[in-house]
Amino acid sequence: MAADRQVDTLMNFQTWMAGIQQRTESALDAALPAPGLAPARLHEAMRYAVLGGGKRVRPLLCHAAGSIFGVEAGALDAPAVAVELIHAYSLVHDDLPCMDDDVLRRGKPTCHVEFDEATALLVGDALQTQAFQVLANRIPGLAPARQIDMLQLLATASGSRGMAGGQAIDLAAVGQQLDIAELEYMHIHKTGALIRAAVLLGAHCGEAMPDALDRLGRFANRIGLLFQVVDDILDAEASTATLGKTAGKDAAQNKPTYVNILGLNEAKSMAGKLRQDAHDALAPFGDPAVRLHELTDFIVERTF
Ligand code: GRG
Repeated sequence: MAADRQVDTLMNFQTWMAGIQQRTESALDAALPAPGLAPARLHEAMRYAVLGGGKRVRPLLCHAAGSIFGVEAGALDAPAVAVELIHAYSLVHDDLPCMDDDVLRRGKPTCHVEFDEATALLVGDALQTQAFQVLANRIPGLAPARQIDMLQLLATASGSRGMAGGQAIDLAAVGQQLDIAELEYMHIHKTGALIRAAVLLGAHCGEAMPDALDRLGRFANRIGLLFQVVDDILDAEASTATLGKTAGKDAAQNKPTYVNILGLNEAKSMAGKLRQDAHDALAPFGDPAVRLHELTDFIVERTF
């Protein structure tokens, strides 16, 4: 393994994760308009929706993927922030009364409850454009053409052929019988597309060859689904207090989930299979992929 490609495996996963979460929090803080800047209420609501909560799984994936190619953490902050801003916007809009109509997110009142619906709508809009602004800023050491590829990647993952499209399929599926293939198609778009973008954005910051990108794409597809299967299991098994969001919501809203289609046991064995497939996809990378292996396990073992 080349010295510049070495991942600091001496640092344990918890310490690495806490470090990335901390630097992501600071980078998000810096990327958001300062508190008090006009229009102050909108900016306050944007900061409320983004800062001080969340596992930061997508930034962690972005940093972990970049670390395979020896990319310095400083060069990964911008894509990590961009993808987290898109995620935060999706949560704010998803919680609105016209969508999931939820009152609790990350252990506190949802944005439209704390502020108001119109403000929450604007928060989502503004976070989305802020994400692209952050990613369009010059990233030292990265060719502008590479940055344009990254902007296109994030746009496709977020839009009607990615996350927003998945949300449309989700809304249309309420009260419908879906089979596993249809459920998978929905989640590959709704949850998986942004998770895949997080991984590939990190890899784009390094010298990833097309075959490495393909392999990471396959890995990301597996963990995107894994993330959702585990989310469905947690929704069925965990309490609202632990999750920091309303538990049992899917069943209450008559939404198709892995748990209600497969049953709890079968959903758990599906999670086990996806976890193994994800590890297998990473195998050719060897030691430098250690953080992605650890994140795969974290996604399964998380309690919220
Ligand atoms: C409104 C365009 C639009 C899209 C919304 C992703 C999404 C689409 C909605 C979120 C609803 C949801 C509960 C999806 C299931 C998986 C998921 C994305 C959970 C939340 O992500 P975490 O667990 O959240 O990473 P934290 O709070 O840790 O960041």
